[in-house]
Parts: sequence; structure tokens; C-alpha cells
Amino acid sequence: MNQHCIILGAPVDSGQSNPGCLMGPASYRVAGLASALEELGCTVQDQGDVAPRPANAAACNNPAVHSLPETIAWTEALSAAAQDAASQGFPIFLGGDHSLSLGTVAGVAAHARAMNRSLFVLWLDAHSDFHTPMTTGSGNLHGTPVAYISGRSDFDSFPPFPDPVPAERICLFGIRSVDPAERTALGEHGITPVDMRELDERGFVAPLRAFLDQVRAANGMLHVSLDVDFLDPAIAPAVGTTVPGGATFREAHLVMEMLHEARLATSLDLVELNPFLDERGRTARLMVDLTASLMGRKVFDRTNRTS
Ligand code: 5AB
Ligand code: MN
Ligand code: MN
Ligand code: MN
Repeated sequence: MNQHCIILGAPVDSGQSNPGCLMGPASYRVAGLASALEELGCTVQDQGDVAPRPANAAACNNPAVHSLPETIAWTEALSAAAQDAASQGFPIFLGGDHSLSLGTVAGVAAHARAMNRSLFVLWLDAHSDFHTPMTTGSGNLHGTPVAYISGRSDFDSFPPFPDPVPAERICLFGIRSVDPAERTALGEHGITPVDMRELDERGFVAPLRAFLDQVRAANGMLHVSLDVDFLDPAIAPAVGTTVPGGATFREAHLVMEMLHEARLATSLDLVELNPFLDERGRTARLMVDLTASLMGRKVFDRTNRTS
């Protein structure tokens, strides 16, 4: 694909309660992300780790919520960094917990708006991440980014999200854990996740192809947010929120290979890796290999095949 990849570390640990995600960026670097991309012909610029803005006081009426000021400070810093990186190349954000996507998606959305293009979001996750700070029961803000990018209210202290992403441009894929408040809100908002039940029945190809066809028809930009818990915990143990019944090794690679062939992705989050929970680096290596598939690593080129 010969992309110009911009690597940005986002050592965010405040969006959940299982310390360790802050080591994620270092783990991906040790696992050889940059050289894997260079082997594919990409140019790679590792811009190091983003630092959060100083946190200001912020309050919320839900007493369960923790680390609100820190999360807002990360959102501001990452949004600015993401918008800048998106204008230079293909940003790859190394998490860090999934609250970092509050910022990265805000930044790429601002870039899409500046380019006068529509932003689409492919959310590869066990969870729908559709809580607001008012509905979350755990108080962990890594469960909120899809609500924020959809323009839901109750994000008052956060920077306003540029151009909320309409329901039909968001594809929640691989979902198998949704809280009751999220289920109700998803219904009201008109988002129908592609859950594991649907993927069991229809396979991974048809639903993904249908979404990619929409992106292509709109000449859209496509942000991919890959949560480690999209994968089955048997192959990806390094995550605090494991849910059984996730994507297999081949299903996950197939998604990435299809994304490569479609040539539509414009930015990527790698989130929720907790290296403290890993087994000899296998989850970090798998996430690097999946990124390589997205950037074009393959056994044979099938793009020009007629059958
Ligand atoms: B992740 C849960 N819905 O709100 C909550 O890992 C889990 O970024 C959120 O997808 C998981 O705490 C957030 C139970
Ligand atoms: Mn998740
Ligand atoms: Mn998530
Ligand atoms: Mn998680």
C-alpha cells in the first residue's frame, strides 16, 4: 500500500481500573511494529508518545465515574495530535485504554471535516462502548467513546465533538457484551451492532463488505478502532475485560486483509492491550501482525483475480 504511517503512542490508563495499559505503546514497539510496516514498503515515522494536557477540575453527577479530569485532558491532547497526524499520513495510535478514542476520533473527524469528506468508523470490539458518563455503572470511561462520537449528551466538560458521526456510518463489529442502558440507547440512536450471533450466522465477509461498500460509495474516510477484546481471549489474553466467544485468529486476519484490499482505511487505533497480563508478548505480537495484514502483508495477491 506504501502508506506513510505515523505512529503515536497514547499511554492512557485512566479510562479503566486495571493498571497496565500505559505500557502498551512500549510493548508494540518492542514487538517490532515499525519494522513490520517498513518490510511492507510503508514509510514509518514514530512521533513518540503524546503527553496529556494539564488536568483541570471537572465534575459529573454520577459518583461511579473516576478520572474525569484526566480523561478530558487526554481527549484534548490526543484530538490535536490526531488531527495533525491525519493531515500528514496514516496515523496508528498505540494505546492505552479505549478512552483514548474520545480524542483520536475527534481529531480524525476534524480532519475529515477540513477535507470535506465523511468519516466512517469501524469499531472492532466485544463491547459497544455506548455509555455516557451519566449511564456507566462501572465508572470506567473506556466504555463511552462510541456515545461521544455519536453526539450523545452528558459529555458537557469534554471538548464538543466536531460533526457527530451518524448512526449509519458507525459499524460496531464483533459485539457480545452490551449493558442494558447501552442496549436501550443504541436502539433509540438507530445503531444496530453486527454482533457475534450475526457473524456466526452470516460469516465475517458479507457484513464487512456491505459496510465497506457504503464507505466507498460516499468516498468516505474510515477510522478503524481495534480493541484487543474483539479477539477471543484464548489467542489474546492481555486485556482486562475478556469476553469469551471472540474473533478467531483467521477471522481477525480476514477482517484486516479485506480492509487492505478495500484500500479505504485512513487511521487506526490499537487499544486496550495490557502488557502486564500478556503471555510472553503473544498478544502484542498478534496485534502487530494484524496491523501488518491491514497494511498489506499477505501470502498471495488476490486483488486482480477474476475468480
Ligand atoms: B472496552 C462495561 N460495559 O461499561 C463497562 O473494553 C465494559 O473499551 C466496558 O470495550 C468495556 O464497564 C470497555 C461493562
Ligand atoms: Mn472492549
Ligand atoms: Mn472498547
Ligand atoms: Mn477492555
